[in-house]
Amino acid sequence: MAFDGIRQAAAVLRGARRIAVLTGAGISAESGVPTFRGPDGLWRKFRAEDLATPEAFARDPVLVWEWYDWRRGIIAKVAPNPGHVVLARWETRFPNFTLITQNVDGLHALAGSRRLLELHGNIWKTRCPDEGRVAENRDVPLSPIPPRCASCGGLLRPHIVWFGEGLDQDILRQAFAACAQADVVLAVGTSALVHPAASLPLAAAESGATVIEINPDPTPLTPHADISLRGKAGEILPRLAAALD
Ligand code: BV8
Repeated sequence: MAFDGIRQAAAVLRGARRIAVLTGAGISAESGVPTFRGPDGLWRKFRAEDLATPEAFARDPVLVWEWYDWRRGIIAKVAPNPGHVVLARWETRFPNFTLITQNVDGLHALAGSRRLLELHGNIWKTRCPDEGRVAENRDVPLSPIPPRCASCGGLLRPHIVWFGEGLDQDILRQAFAACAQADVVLAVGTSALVHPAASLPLAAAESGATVIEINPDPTPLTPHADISLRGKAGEILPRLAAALD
């Protein structure tokens, strides 16, 4: 990673007042959480798009819950990495800082981030589809599978946004507002393929924000980024933080 990219990004961040960050599965990769489109993104013979849908859950709730139980088992054993820690620290370092994540692993909160918008929900939460009640469930392994609602006995679902489902409109509105007002947007560890999340950095660029991408690989966002830092989030973010101080 050319040092001048880090210096350039640090100069932009130093002068920024309002910062929005969008993270994807890549920021949790160095913690050991499989990404969706990486080599370990597969589970048995399924793809995320096959299982993270209301249709898959209606067809086979046990299979879908087994997939989430497998992921919860992995996530329960991992810790936030230096990339998560830097973003948690920046929440107080900058006057106006919003962290928006597509991840459901809860690692940003574990690293100390509080001003956090979880666009796609959280793997440690269940929701009763009939009552709408959301509850935390940290049982590893889950038992029984599928879990049932204590009050109505109905089948609980993960409190997660599946493909084909709308996002929480209030959370999405806050995310677009943060990006529209931002001086700088960082896109960290996202393949920029999943919408509407992938539109957030583009909306920021349209409002005049400087876009910085941190990713080992190019993505559809790269042509719209002012600065592309090619590398791992757990390595680049600490170097960027050091260049700021
Ligand atoms: C919706 C929860 C409509 C599940 C997830 C255009 C507009 C709107 C919608 C669509 C559209 N085109 C298609 C759609 C439909 C769909 C979609 O976007 N499909 C994609 C596949 C084309 N979108 C939806 O269905 C959304 N809903 O629009 O509904 C609607 C509206 C109103 C009312 C009713 C309906 C819902 C999308 C949410 C889906 N749920 N997550 C779960 O987790 O179980 S998304 C899921 O995939 C993940 O949460 C994650 O967000 C996403 C994967 O993206 P990434 O996070 O970017 O991860 P990925 O593995 O792809 O990439 C990792 C990146 O990290 C790579 O670039 C890699 O290079 C990099 N990396 C690797 N290591 C590192 C690293 N970077 C840094 N450091 C490293 N060490």
